[in-house]
Amino acid sequence: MPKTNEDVAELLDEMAELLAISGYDPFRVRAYEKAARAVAAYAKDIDGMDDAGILAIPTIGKGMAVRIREYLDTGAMHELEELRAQIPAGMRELIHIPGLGPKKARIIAEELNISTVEELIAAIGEHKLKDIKGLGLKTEENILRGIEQLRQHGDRIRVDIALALAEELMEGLKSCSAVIDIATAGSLRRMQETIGDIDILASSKDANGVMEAFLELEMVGRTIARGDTKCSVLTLRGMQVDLRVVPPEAWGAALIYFTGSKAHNVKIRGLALKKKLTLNEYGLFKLDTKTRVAARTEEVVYKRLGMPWIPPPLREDGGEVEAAAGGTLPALIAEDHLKGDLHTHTNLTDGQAPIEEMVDAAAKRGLEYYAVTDHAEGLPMMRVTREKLLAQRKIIDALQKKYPSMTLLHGMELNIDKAGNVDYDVDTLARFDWLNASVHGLFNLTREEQTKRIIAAMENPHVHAIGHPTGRQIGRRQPIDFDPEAVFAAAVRTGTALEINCFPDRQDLKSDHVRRAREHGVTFTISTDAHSVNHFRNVRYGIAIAQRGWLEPSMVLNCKPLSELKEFVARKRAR
Ligand code: DGT
Ligand code: CA
Ligand code: CA
Ligand code: ZN
Repeated sequence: MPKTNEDVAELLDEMAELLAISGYDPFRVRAYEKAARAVAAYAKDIDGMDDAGILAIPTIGKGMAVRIREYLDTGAMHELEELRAQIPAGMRELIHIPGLGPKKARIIAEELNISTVEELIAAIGEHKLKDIKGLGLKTEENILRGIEQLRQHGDRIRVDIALALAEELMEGLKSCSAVIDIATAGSLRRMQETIGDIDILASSKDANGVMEAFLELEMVGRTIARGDTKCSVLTLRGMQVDLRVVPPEAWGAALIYFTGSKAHNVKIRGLALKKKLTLNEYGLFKLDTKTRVAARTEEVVYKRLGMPWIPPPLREDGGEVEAAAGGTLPALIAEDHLKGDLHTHTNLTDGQAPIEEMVDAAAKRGLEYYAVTDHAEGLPMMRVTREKLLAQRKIIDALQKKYPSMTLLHGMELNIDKAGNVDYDVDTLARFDWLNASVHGLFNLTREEQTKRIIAAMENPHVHAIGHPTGRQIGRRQPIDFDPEAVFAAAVRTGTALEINCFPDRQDLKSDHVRRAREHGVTFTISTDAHSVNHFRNVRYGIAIAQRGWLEPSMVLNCKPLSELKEFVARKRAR
Protein backbone atom coordinates (compact mmCIF):
# COMPACT_ATOMS: atom_id res chain seq x y z
CA MET A 1 0.00 0.00 0.00
CA PRO A 2 1.44 3.44 -0.83
CA LYS A 3 2.48 5.43 2.19
CA THR A 4 0.91 8.87 2.11
CA ASN A 5 2.15 12.08 3.67
CA GLU A 6 -0.84 11.82 6.01
CA ASP A 7 0.26 8.35 7.16
CA VAL A 8 3.70 9.66 8.05
CA ALA A 9 2.26 12.75 9.74
CA GLU A 10 -0.05 10.59 11.82
CA LEU A 11 2.85 8.46 13.10
CA LEU A 12 4.96 11.51 13.90
CA ASP A 13 2.03 12.99 15.79
CA GLU A 14 1.60 9.77 17.72
CA MET A 15 5.32 9.84 18.51
CA ALA A 16 4.92 13.38 19.86
CA GLU A 17 1.99 12.33 21.95
CA LEU A 18 3.70 9.29 23.43
CA LEU A 19 6.90 11.22 24.13
CA ALA A 20 4.81 13.83 25.92
CA ILE A 21 3.11 11.22 28.09
CA SER A 22 6.48 9.69 28.90
CA GLY A 23 7.65 13.07 30.12
CA TYR A 24 10.25 13.74 27.47
CA ASP A 25 11.68 17.17 26.90
CA PRO A 26 9.02 19.46 25.37
CA PHE A 27 11.41 20.56 22.61
CA ARG A 28 11.63 17.02 21.37
CA VAL A 29 7.85 16.72 21.47
CA ARG A 30 7.51 19.97 19.55
CA ALA A 31 10.01 18.78 16.96
CA TYR A 32 7.80 15.79 16.16
CA GLU A 33 4.66 17.91 16.07
CA LYS A 34 6.31 20.37 13.72
CA ALA A 35 7.63 17.60 11.54
CA ALA A 36 4.15 16.06 11.36
CA ARG A 37 2.63 19.34 10.24
CA ALA A 38 5.38 19.97 7.71
CA VAL A 39 5.03 16.52 6.16
CA ALA A 40 1.23 16.79 5.98
CA ALA A 41 1.51 20.20 4.36
CA TYR A 42 4.25 19.26 1.89
CA ALA A 43 3.07 19.39 -1.70
CA LYS A 44 5.13 16.45 -2.98
CA ASP A 45 4.38 12.79 -2.20
CA ILE A 46 6.75 11.37 0.39
CA ASP A 47 6.41 7.80 -0.87
CA GLY A 48 9.42 6.87 -3.00
CA MET A 49 11.40 9.96 -1.99
CA ASP A 50 15.16 9.66 -1.59
CA ASP A 51 16.97 11.00 1.50
CA ALA A 52 17.72 14.34 -0.11
CA GLY A 53 14.04 14.69 -0.95
CA ILE A 54 13.03 14.03 2.65
CA LEU A 55 15.61 16.47 3.99
CA ALA A 56 14.22 19.14 1.66
CA ILE A 57 10.92 19.14 3.61
CA PRO A 58 10.90 22.21 5.88
CA THR A 59 11.93 21.55 9.53
CA ILE A 60 12.99 17.95 8.79
CA GLY A 61 16.51 17.37 10.08
CA LYS A 62 18.74 14.32 9.85
CA GLY A 63 17.35 12.53 12.90
CA MET A 64 13.78 12.91 11.74
CA ALA A 65 14.71 11.87 8.20
CA VAL A 66 16.17 8.60 9.48
CA ARG A 67 12.90 7.74 11.22
CA ILE A 68 10.84 8.57 8.17
CA ARG A 69 13.23 6.51 6.05
CA GLU A 70 12.81 3.57 8.40
CA TYR A 71 9.04 3.77 8.08
CA LEU A 72 9.09 4.12 4.29
CA ASP A 73 11.41 1.13 3.97
CA THR A 74 10.02 -1.19 6.64
CA GLY A 75 6.50 0.01 7.33
CA ALA A 76 7.27 0.68 11.02
CA MET A 77 9.24 2.97 13.35
CA HIS A 78 10.86 0.89 16.06
CA GLU A 79 10.95 3.74 18.58
CA LEU A 80 7.26 4.23 18.18
CA GLU A 81 6.61 0.51 18.61
CA GLU A 82 8.63 0.56 21.84
CA LEU A 83 6.73 3.54 23.23
CA ARG A 84 3.41 1.97 22.29
CA ALA A 85 4.39 -1.13 24.23
CA GLN A 86 5.39 0.86 27.33
CA ILE A 87 2.32 3.05 27.71
CA PRO A 88 -0.93 1.59 29.02
CA ALA A 89 -3.95 2.11 26.75
CA GLY A 90 -5.93 3.85 29.51
CA MET A 91 -3.22 6.45 29.84
CA ARG A 92 -3.53 7.34 26.19
CA GLU A 93 -7.24 7.77 26.64
CA LEU A 94 -6.60 10.14 29.55
CA ILE A 95 -4.51 12.55 27.54
CA HIS A 96 -7.19 12.74 24.86
CA ILE A 97 -9.54 14.39 27.32
CA PRO A 98 -9.81 17.95 26.05
CA GLY A 99 -8.27 20.32 28.56
CA LEU A 100 -6.18 17.69 30.32
CA GLY A 101 -3.11 17.18 28.16
CA PRO A 102 -0.05 14.99 28.72
CA LYS A 103 1.51 16.92 31.57
CA LYS A 104 -1.51 17.05 33.86
CA ALA A 105 -2.53 13.54 32.86
CA ARG A 106 0.86 12.25 33.95
CA ILE A 107 0.78 14.08 37.27
CA ILE A 108 -2.70 12.79 38.02
CA ALA A 109 -1.85 9.26 36.97
CA GLU A 110 1.24 9.20 39.13
CA GLU A 111 -0.13 10.96 42.22
CA LEU A 112 -3.43 9.09 42.34
CA ASN A 113 -2.37 5.85 40.69
CA ILE A 114 -5.02 6.24 38.01
CA SER A 115 -4.85 4.81 34.51
CA THR A 116 -8.38 4.91 33.13
CA VAL A 117 -11.07 7.51 32.51
CA GLU A 118 -13.45 5.65 34.85
CA GLU A 119 -10.95 5.88 37.71
CA LEU A 120 -10.48 9.55 36.97
CA ILE A 121 -14.22 10.24 37.17
CA ALA A 122 -14.34 8.44 40.52
CA ALA A 123 -11.38 10.46 41.83
CA ILE A 124 -13.05 13.71 40.80
CA GLY A 125 -16.22 12.59 42.57
CA GLU A 126 -14.16 12.43 45.77
CA HIS A 127 -12.46 15.75 44.98
CA LYS A 128 -9.08 14.09 45.14
CA LEU A 129 -7.61 16.36 42.50
CA LYS A 130 -7.83 19.50 44.58
CA ASP A 131 -5.01 18.30 46.81
CA ILE A 132 -2.62 18.01 43.90
CA LYS A 133 -0.39 21.00 43.46
CA GLY A 134 -1.28 23.11 40.43
CA LEU A 135 -4.71 21.57 39.83
CA GLY A 136 -7.74 22.38 41.96
CA LEU A 137 -11.50 22.59 41.69
CA LYS A 138 -11.52 24.51 38.43
CA THR A 139 -9.51 21.73 36.81
CA GLU A 140 -11.97 19.14 38.07
CA GLU A 141 -14.82 20.97 36.38
CA ASN A 142 -12.90 21.35 33.14
CA ILE A 143 -11.93 17.71 33.08
CA LEU A 144 -15.51 16.59 33.58
CA ARG A 145 -16.62 18.80 30.70
CA GLY A 146 -13.79 17.40 28.62
CA ILE A 147 -14.79 13.83 29.33
CA GLU A 148 -18.35 14.65 28.35
CA GLN A 149 -17.14 16.07 25.06
CA LEU A 150 -14.94 13.06 24.40
CA ARG A 151 -17.91 10.78 24.99
CA GLN A 152 -20.15 12.78 22.66
CA HIS A 153 -17.82 12.28 19.72
CA GLY A 154 -16.96 8.78 20.92
CA ASP A 155 -15.41 6.61 18.25
CA ARG A 156 -16.70 8.75 15.45
CA ILE A 157 -14.21 9.72 12.77
CA ARG A 158 -13.85 13.18 11.28
CA VAL A 159 -15.54 13.51 7.91
CA ASP A 160 -12.33 14.29 6.01
CA ILE A 161 -10.61 11.12 7.20
CA ALA A 162 -13.66 9.00 6.38
CA LEU A 163 -14.08 10.63 2.99
CA ALA A 164 -10.46 10.06 1.98
CA LEU A 165 -10.77 6.42 2.97
CA ALA A 166 -14.08 5.97 1.14
CA GLU A 167 -12.71 7.56 -2.02
CA GLU A 168 -9.68 5.29 -1.90
CA LEU A 169 -11.92 2.24 -1.53
CA MET A 170 -14.20 3.33 -4.37
CA GLU A 171 -11.19 4.03 -6.56
CA GLY A 172 -10.01 0.50 -5.85
CA LEU A 173 -13.38 -0.90 -6.90
CA LYS A 174 -13.43 0.97 -10.21
CA SER A 175 -11.30 -1.69 -11.84
CA CYS A 176 -13.97 -4.28 -11.00
CA SER A 177 -16.00 -4.59 -14.20
CA ALA A 178 -19.07 -5.87 -12.35
CA VAL A 179 -19.64 -2.45 -10.74
CA ILE A 180 -22.23 -0.31 -12.54
CA ASP A 181 -22.92 2.55 -10.09
CA ILE A 182 -21.01 3.32 -6.93
CA ALA A 183 -21.39 6.06 -4.31
CA THR A 184 -21.04 6.80 -0.64
CA ALA A 185 -24.23 6.67 1.41
CA GLY A 186 -25.15 7.29 5.06
CA SER A 187 -23.80 10.16 7.14
CA LEU A 188 -20.79 10.46 4.87
CA ARG A 189 -22.92 11.32 1.85
CA ARG A 190 -24.87 13.76 4.01
CA MET A 191 -21.49 15.20 5.02
CA GLN A 192 -22.01 15.16 8.76
CA GLU A 193 -19.02 16.51 10.67
CA THR A 194 -18.15 13.10 12.10
CA ILE A 195 -18.94 9.66 10.75
CA GLY A 196 -19.87 6.51 12.68
CA ASP A 197 -19.18 4.05 9.88
CA ILE A 198 -18.59 4.42 6.16
CA ASP A 199 -21.42 3.24 3.92
CA ILE A 200 -20.72 2.44 0.31
CA LEU A 201 -23.45 1.46 -2.13
CA ALA A 202 -22.82 -0.21 -5.47
CA SER A 203 -25.11 -1.51 -8.15
CA SER A 204 -24.26 -4.63 -10.10
CA LYS A 205 -25.72 -7.77 -11.66
CA ASP A 206 -23.06 -9.74 -9.78
CA ALA A 207 -23.15 -8.80 -6.10
CA ASN A 208 -20.82 -11.61 -5.16
CA GLY A 209 -18.18 -10.51 -7.67
CA VAL A 210 -18.25 -6.96 -6.29
CA MET A 211 -17.88 -8.15 -2.72
CA GLU A 212 -15.01 -10.45 -3.64
CA ALA A 213 -13.21 -7.52 -5.26
CA PHE A 214 -13.90 -5.37 -2.20
CA LEU A 215 -12.53 -7.91 0.27
CA GLU A 216 -9.39 -8.16 -1.86
CA LEU A 217 -8.58 -4.44 -1.49
CA GLU A 218 -5.37 -3.68 0.35
CA MET A 219 -6.99 -1.27 2.83
CA VAL A 220 -9.49 -3.90 3.94
CA GLY A 221 -8.57 -5.79 7.08
CA ARG A 222 -10.91 -8.04 9.02
CA THR A 223 -14.36 -9.06 7.75
CA ILE A 224 -17.03 -8.59 10.43
CA ALA A 225 -20.06 -9.87 8.53
CA ARG A 226 -20.79 -11.22 5.12
CA GLY A 227 -24.13 -11.88 3.42
CA ASP A 228 -25.40 -12.19 -0.15
CA THR A 229 -25.63 -8.47 -0.84
CA LYS A 230 -23.91 -6.87 2.13
CA CYS A 231 -20.63 -7.08 3.95
CA SER A 232 -19.04 -5.18 6.82
CA VAL A 233 -15.32 -4.92 7.29
CA LEU A 234 -12.76 -3.11 9.39
CA THR A 235 -10.07 -1.27 7.49
CA LEU A 236 -6.46 -1.74 8.56
CA ARG A 237 -6.86 1.42 10.65
CA GLY A 238 -9.95 0.08 12.38
CA MET A 239 -12.73 2.01 10.66
CA GLN A 240 -15.91 0.08 9.87
CA VAL A 241 -17.11 0.06 6.27
CA ASP A 242 -20.49 -1.34 5.15
CA LEU A 243 -20.77 -2.27 1.49
CA ARG A 244 -24.14 -3.03 -0.03
CA VAL A 245 -24.73 -4.18 -3.58
CA VAL A 246 -28.12 -3.75 -5.25
CA PRO A 247 -29.41 -4.51 -8.74
CA PRO A 248 -29.01 -1.53 -11.10
CA GLU A 249 -32.77 -1.09 -11.57
CA ALA A 250 -33.14 -0.40 -7.81
CA TRP A 251 -30.17 1.95 -7.58
CA GLY A 252 -32.04 5.20 -6.90
CA ALA A 253 -34.39 3.77 -4.29
CA ALA A 254 -31.52 2.01 -2.52
CA LEU A 255 -29.41 5.15 -2.56
CA ILE A 256 -32.21 7.12 -0.92
CA TYR A 257 -32.75 4.38 1.65
CA PHE A 258 -29.11 4.01 2.64
CA THR A 259 -28.30 7.69 2.52
CA GLY A 260 -30.86 8.38 5.21
CA SER A 261 -31.12 9.96 7.56
CA LYS A 262 -33.56 7.62 9.21
CA ALA A 263 -35.76 10.59 10.10
CA HIS A 264 -35.77 11.78 6.48
CA ASN A 265 -36.69 8.30 5.29
CA VAL A 266 -39.54 8.03 7.77
CA LYS A 267 -40.86 11.38 6.53
CA ILE A 268 -40.86 10.46 2.85
CA ARG A 269 -42.28 7.01 3.51
CA GLY A 270 -45.20 8.71 5.24
CA LEU A 271 -45.63 10.96 2.24
CA ALA A 272 -45.59 7.93 -0.05
CA LEU A 273 -48.36 6.27 1.97
CA LYS A 274 -50.54 9.34 1.54
CA LYS A 275 -50.17 8.85 -2.20
CA LYS A 276 -51.10 5.16 -1.83
CA LEU A 277 -47.50 4.19 -2.53
CA THR A 278 -44.93 2.33 -0.48
CA LEU A 279 -41.21 3.07 -0.49
CA ASN A 280 -38.37 0.74 0.43
CA GLU A 281 -34.83 0.05 -0.72
CA TYR A 282 -36.11 -1.79 -3.82
CA GLY A 283 -38.28 0.98 -5.15
CA LEU A 284 -41.48 2.94 -4.94
CA PHE A 285 -44.47 0.60 -5.38
CA LYS A 286 -48.24 0.96 -5.72
CA LEU A 287 -49.81 -0.15 -2.43
CA ASP A 288 -52.59 -2.15 -4.07
CA THR A 289 -51.05 -3.77 -7.14
CA LYS A 290 -47.45 -3.82 -5.85
CA THR A 291 -46.20 -2.64 -9.22
CA ARG A 292 -42.95 -0.68 -9.13
CA VAL A 293 -43.44 2.91 -10.31
CA ALA A 294 -39.95 4.37 -9.74
CA ALA A 295 -36.52 3.12 -8.62
CA ARG A 296 -33.72 3.63 -11.16
CA THR A 297 -32.56 7.08 -10.01
CA GLU A 298 -33.13 9.23 -6.95
CA GLU A 299 -34.63 11.90 -9.18
CA VAL A 300 -37.44 9.70 -10.49
CA VAL A 301 -38.31 8.48 -6.99
CA TYR A 302 -38.50 11.98 -5.54
CA LYS A 303 -40.38 13.18 -8.61
CA ARG A 304 -43.04 10.50 -8.24
CA LEU A 305 -43.42 11.67 -4.63
CA GLY A 306 -44.08 15.18 -5.92
CA MET A 307 -40.68 16.65 -5.10
CA PRO A 308 -37.49 17.75 -6.77
CA TRP A 309 -34.32 15.83 -5.87
CA ILE A 310 -33.19 16.78 -2.35
CA PRO A 311 -29.45 17.33 -1.86
CA PRO A 312 -28.11 14.80 0.70
CA PRO A 313 -26.74 17.43 3.16
CA LEU A 314 -30.34 18.58 3.69
CA ARG A 315 -31.73 15.12 4.44
CA GLU A 316 -32.01 15.46 8.22
CA ASP A 317 -35.76 16.04 8.54
CA GLY A 318 -35.08 19.68 9.19
CA GLY A 319 -37.97 20.90 7.06
CA GLU A 320 -36.46 19.84 3.74
CA VAL A 321 -39.29 17.48 2.81
CA GLU A 322 -41.93 20.15 3.38
CA ALA A 323 -39.82 22.70 1.50
CA ALA A 324 -39.28 20.30 -1.41
CA ALA A 325 -43.00 19.50 -1.64
CA GLY A 326 -43.83 23.20 -1.48
CA GLY A 327 -41.21 24.17 -4.06
CA THR A 328 -39.18 26.26 -1.62
CA LEU A 329 -35.92 24.31 -1.28
CA PRO A 330 -32.95 26.67 -1.00
CA ALA A 331 -30.83 27.13 -4.13
CA LEU A 332 -27.85 25.69 -2.27
CA ILE A 333 -24.38 27.13 -2.39
CA ALA A 334 -21.71 25.05 -4.17
CA GLU A 335 -17.94 25.18 -4.30
CA ASP A 336 -17.76 27.08 -7.59
CA HIS A 337 -19.82 29.94 -6.19
CA LEU A 338 -16.84 31.04 -4.08
CA LYS A 339 -15.04 34.03 -5.57
CA GLY A 340 -12.48 34.57 -2.87
CA ASP A 341 -10.76 33.36 0.29
CA LEU A 342 -10.73 35.76 3.23
CA HIS A 343 -8.62 33.95 5.83
CA THR A 344 -5.16 32.63 4.91
CA HIS A 345 -1.66 32.60 6.38
CA THR A 346 1.92 32.64 5.20
CA ASN A 347 5.23 31.76 6.81
CA LEU A 348 5.47 35.32 8.10
CA THR A 349 3.58 33.79 11.03
CA ASP A 350 2.65 30.13 11.46
CA GLY A 351 1.94 29.28 7.81
CA GLN A 352 4.11 26.66 6.16
CA ALA A 353 4.55 28.32 2.79
CA PRO A 354 5.89 31.69 1.64
CA ILE A 355 3.38 34.22 0.35
CA GLU A 356 4.47 33.67 -3.27
CA GLU A 357 3.47 29.99 -3.16
CA MET A 358 0.17 30.66 -1.44
CA VAL A 359 -0.80 33.39 -3.91
CA ASP A 360 0.24 31.30 -6.89
CA ALA A 361 -1.88 28.37 -5.73
CA ALA A 362 -4.80 30.72 -5.01
CA ALA A 363 -4.59 32.09 -8.56
CA LYS A 364 -4.76 28.52 -9.85
CA ARG A 365 -8.01 28.12 -7.93
CA GLY A 366 -9.34 30.83 -10.25
CA LEU A 367 -10.27 33.17 -7.40
CA GLU A 368 -11.29 36.76 -8.05
CA TYR A 369 -9.78 37.97 -4.77
CA TYR A 370 -7.57 36.61 -2.02
CA ALA A 371 -6.83 38.04 1.41
CA VAL A 372 -3.51 37.41 3.16
CA THR A 373 -4.38 37.51 6.86
CA ASP A 374 -1.40 36.63 9.01
CA HIS A 375 -1.62 36.63 12.79
CA ALA A 376 -1.30 39.92 14.62
CA GLU A 377 1.26 39.93 17.39
CA GLY A 378 -1.11 39.54 20.35
CA LEU A 379 -0.80 35.81 19.88
CA PRO A 380 2.31 34.95 21.88
CA MET A 381 4.84 32.58 20.26
CA MET A 382 4.59 34.54 17.01
CA ARG A 383 7.65 36.67 16.44
CA VAL A 384 5.74 38.96 14.13
CA THR A 385 5.62 42.72 14.65
CA ARG A 386 3.41 45.56 13.49
CA GLU A 387 6.21 46.72 11.22
CA LYS A 388 6.60 43.33 9.55
CA LEU A 389 2.87 43.08 9.00
CA LEU A 390 2.73 46.56 7.49
CA ALA A 391 5.76 45.80 5.32
CA GLN A 392 3.90 42.85 3.82
CA ARG A 393 1.97 45.42 1.78
CA LYS A 394 5.00 46.05 -0.43
CA ILE A 395 5.35 42.34 -1.22
CA ILE A 396 1.64 42.13 -1.98
CA ASP A 397 1.80 45.16 -4.31
CA ALA A 398 4.70 43.60 -6.19
CA LEU A 399 2.95 40.23 -6.42
CA GLN A 400 -0.25 41.87 -7.60
CA LYS A 401 1.46 42.79 -10.89
CA LYS A 402 2.06 39.10 -11.58
CA TYR A 403 -1.59 38.16 -11.05
CA PRO A 404 -3.70 40.75 -12.84
CA SER A 405 -6.91 38.68 -12.75
CA MET A 406 -6.92 38.19 -8.96
CA THR A 407 -7.08 41.07 -6.50
CA LEU A 408 -4.85 40.63 -3.48
CA LEU A 409 -6.12 42.02 -0.21
CA HIS A 410 -3.83 42.84 2.67
CA GLY A 411 -5.34 41.67 5.93
CA MET A 412 -4.66 40.28 9.37
CA GLU A 413 -6.17 37.89 11.86
CA LEU A 414 -6.53 39.93 15.04
CA ASN A 415 -6.82 38.52 18.55
CA ILE A 416 -9.84 39.26 20.72
CA ASP A 417 -8.77 39.94 24.30
CA LYS A 418 -10.75 39.50 27.48
CA ALA A 419 -12.53 42.83 27.08
CA GLY A 420 -13.16 42.43 23.36
CA ASN A 421 -10.33 44.71 22.26
CA VAL A 422 -8.11 43.71 19.35
CA ASP A 423 -4.46 44.32 18.46
CA TYR A 424 -3.40 47.82 17.30
CA ASP A 425 -4.82 51.29 17.17
CA VAL A 426 -7.45 52.49 14.74
CA ASP A 427 -4.93 54.20 12.44
CA THR A 428 -2.96 51.00 11.99
CA LEU A 429 -6.07 48.93 11.39
CA ALA A 430 -7.34 51.41 8.79
CA ARG A 431 -4.29 50.64 6.64
CA PHE A 432 -5.46 47.06 6.01
CA ASP A 433 -8.06 45.96 3.46
CA TRP A 434 -9.70 43.13 5.39
CA LEU A 435 -9.61 42.12 9.06
CA ASN A 436 -10.70 38.94 10.78
CA ALA A 437 -10.76 38.84 14.58
CA SER A 438 -10.60 35.55 16.45
CA VAL A 439 -10.64 34.17 19.95
CA HIS A 440 -7.26 32.53 20.54
CA GLY A 441 -7.18 32.23 24.31
CA LEU A 442 -9.17 32.39 27.57
CA PHE A 443 -11.37 29.56 26.35
CA ASN A 444 -12.85 28.99 29.80
CA LEU A 445 -14.42 32.37 30.50
CA THR A 446 -18.09 32.32 31.48
CA ARG A 447 -20.88 32.45 28.91
CA GLU A 448 -21.56 36.09 29.80
CA GLU A 449 -17.91 37.07 29.45
CA GLN A 450 -17.47 35.27 26.12
CA THR A 451 -20.66 36.73 24.67
CA LYS A 452 -19.67 40.19 25.80
CA ARG A 453 -16.17 40.12 24.39
CA ILE A 454 -17.22 38.80 20.99
CA ILE A 455 -19.93 41.40 20.67
CA ALA A 456 -17.49 44.09 21.78
CA ALA A 457 -15.07 42.99 19.04
CA MET A 458 -17.87 43.17 16.49
CA GLU A 459 -18.58 46.76 17.53
CA ASN A 460 -15.10 47.66 16.27
CA PRO A 461 -15.56 49.27 12.82
CA HIS A 462 -12.34 47.61 11.63
CA VAL A 463 -13.38 44.06 12.49
CA HIS A 464 -15.02 42.68 9.36
CA ALA A 465 -15.45 39.04 10.32
CA ILE A 466 -15.13 36.83 13.38
CA GLY A 467 -12.81 33.89 12.62
CA HIS A 468 -13.70 30.35 13.78
CA PRO A 469 -16.24 31.82 16.22
CA THR A 470 -16.47 29.01 18.79
CA GLY A 471 -12.77 28.07 18.79
CA ARG A 472 -13.52 24.35 19.02
CA GLN A 473 -11.15 21.69 17.71
CA ILE A 474 -13.06 18.46 17.23
CA GLY A 475 -11.99 15.86 19.78
CA ARG A 476 -9.40 18.22 21.28
CA ARG A 477 -10.89 21.48 22.45
CA GLN A 478 -14.43 22.31 23.42
CA PRO A 479 -16.21 25.26 21.88
CA ILE A 480 -16.23 28.38 23.99
CA ASP A 481 -19.54 29.00 25.64
CA PHE A 482 -21.47 31.99 24.30
CA ASP A 483 -25.06 32.97 23.71
CA PRO A 484 -25.47 32.24 20.00
CA GLU A 485 -28.70 34.20 19.59
CA ALA A 486 -27.12 37.34 21.07
CA VAL A 487 -24.00 36.95 18.94
CA PHE A 488 -25.96 36.37 15.72
CA ALA A 489 -28.18 39.37 16.38
CA ALA A 490 -25.13 41.54 17.06
CA ALA A 491 -23.44 40.34 13.88
CA VAL A 492 -26.40 41.60 11.86
CA ARG A 493 -26.68 44.86 13.81
CA THR A 494 -22.97 45.69 13.49
CA GLY A 495 -22.58 44.49 9.89
CA THR A 496 -19.96 41.89 10.84
CA ALA A 497 -19.61 38.60 9.00
CA LEU A 498 -19.27 35.26 10.79
CA GLU A 499 -16.78 32.78 9.42
CA ILE A 500 -17.35 29.18 8.45
CA ASN A 501 -13.82 27.86 8.89
CA CYS A 502 -13.17 25.01 6.44
CA PHE A 503 -10.56 23.21 8.54
CA PRO A 504 -11.97 19.72 9.11
CA ASP A 505 -10.88 19.69 12.73
CA ARG A 506 -12.58 23.05 13.32
CA GLN A 507 -15.72 23.10 11.13
CA ASP A 508 -16.57 26.30 12.96
CA LEU A 509 -19.29 27.67 12.82
CA LYS A 510 -21.00 24.31 12.68
CA SER A 511 -24.09 23.67 10.60
CA ASP A 512 -26.69 23.98 13.39
CA HIS A 513 -25.31 27.41 14.19
CA VAL A 514 -25.30 28.37 10.54
CA ARG A 515 -28.93 27.41 10.18
CA ARG A 516 -29.87 29.56 13.19
CA ALA A 517 -27.68 32.47 12.14
CA ARG A 518 -29.28 32.34 8.69
CA GLU A 519 -32.65 33.02 10.31
CA HIS A 520 -31.17 36.19 11.81
CA GLY A 521 -29.95 37.31 8.38
CA VAL A 522 -26.25 36.96 9.22
CA THR A 523 -23.67 37.40 6.45
CA PHE A 524 -21.16 34.53 6.34
CA THR A 525 -17.66 34.06 5.03
CA ILE A 526 -16.40 30.61 4.02
CA SER A 527 -12.63 30.64 4.35
CA THR A 528 -9.91 28.03 4.42
CA ASP A 529 -7.63 29.51 7.10
CA ALA A 530 -5.00 27.84 4.91
CA HIS A 531 -1.55 27.47 6.44
CA SER A 532 -0.29 25.66 3.33
CA VAL A 533 -1.45 25.22 -0.24
CA ASN A 534 -2.79 21.75 0.57
CA HIS A 535 -5.33 23.34 2.88
CA PHE A 536 -7.18 24.91 -0.05
CA ARG A 537 -8.69 21.46 -0.57
CA ASN A 538 -10.61 21.89 2.68
CA VAL A 539 -13.08 24.17 0.93
CA ARG A 540 -15.36 21.17 0.43
CA TYR A 541 -15.85 20.83 4.19
CA GLY A 542 -16.77 24.49 4.58
CA ILE A 543 -19.21 24.17 1.69
CA ALA A 544 -20.70 21.05 3.30
CA ILE A 545 -21.35 22.98 6.52
CA ALA A 546 -22.93 25.81 4.54
CA GLN A 547 -25.14 23.36 2.64
CA ARG A 548 -26.20 21.62 5.83
CA GLY A 549 -27.02 25.11 7.13
CA TRP A 550 -29.22 25.75 4.05
CA LEU A 551 -27.09 28.62 2.75
CA GLU A 552 -27.54 30.17 -0.65
CA PRO A 553 -24.67 32.04 -2.35
CA SER A 554 -26.38 35.38 -1.68
CA MET A 555 -25.81 34.88 2.07
CA VAL A 556 -22.05 34.44 1.75
CA LEU A 557 -19.83 37.47 1.39
CA ASN A 558 -17.08 35.75 -0.56
CA CYS A 559 -19.56 34.58 -3.17
CA LYS A 560 -20.06 38.23 -4.08
CA PRO A 561 -17.99 40.24 -6.52
CA LEU A 562 -15.12 42.32 -5.17
CA SER A 563 -17.10 45.56 -5.49
CA GLU A 564 -19.71 44.27 -3.04
CA LEU A 565 -17.06 43.01 -0.64
CA LYS A 566 -15.55 46.49 -0.67
CA GLU A 567 -18.94 48.04 0.00
CA PHE A 568 -19.38 45.70 2.98
CA VAL A 569 -16.03 46.85 4.40
CA ALA A 570 -16.79 50.51 3.70
CA ARG A 571 -20.21 50.27 5.36
CA LYS A 572 -18.65 48.82 8.47
CA ARG A 573 -15.94 51.47 8.59
CA ALA A 574 -18.50 54.24 8.20
CA ARG A 575 -20.28 53.17 11.38
P1 DGT B 1 -23.39 7.04 11.28
O1 DGT B 1 -22.87 5.84 10.56
O2 DGT B 1 -23.65 6.80 12.70
O3 DGT B 1 -22.54 8.24 11.08
O4 DGT B 1 -24.83 7.42 10.65
P2 DGT B 1 -25.57 6.85 9.35
O5 DGT B 1 -26.69 7.77 9.06
O6 DGT B 1 -24.58 6.60 8.27
O7 DGT B 1 -26.21 5.50 9.89
P3 DGT B 1 -25.97 3.98 9.49
O8 DGT B 1 -24.60 3.72 9.00
O9 DGT B 1 -26.43 3.20 10.68
O10 DGT B 1 -27.01 3.72 8.33
C1 DGT B 1 -26.88 4.29 7.06
C2 DGT B 1 -28.23 4.64 6.52
O11 DGT B 1 -28.98 3.47 6.27
C3 DGT B 1 -29.07 5.45 7.48
O12 DGT B 1 -28.80 6.84 7.39
C4 DGT B 1 -30.46 5.10 7.04
C5 DGT B 1 -30.34 3.68 6.60
N1 DGT B 1 -30.72 2.74 7.66
C6 DGT B 1 -29.91 1.98 8.40
N2 DGT B 1 -30.60 1.24 9.27
C7 DGT B 1 -31.89 1.53 9.05
C8 DGT B 1 -33.11 1.11 9.65
O13 DGT B 1 -33.14 0.27 10.54
N3 DGT B 1 -34.23 1.67 9.16
C9 DGT B 1 -34.21 2.60 8.17
N4 DGT B 1 -35.33 3.13 7.74
N5 DGT B 1 -33.10 3.02 7.63
C10 DGT B 1 -31.95 2.49 8.05
CA1 CA C 1 -22.78 5.18 8.41
CA1 CA D 1 -23.57 1.67 8.30
ZN1 ZN E 1 -6.07 31.85 11.04
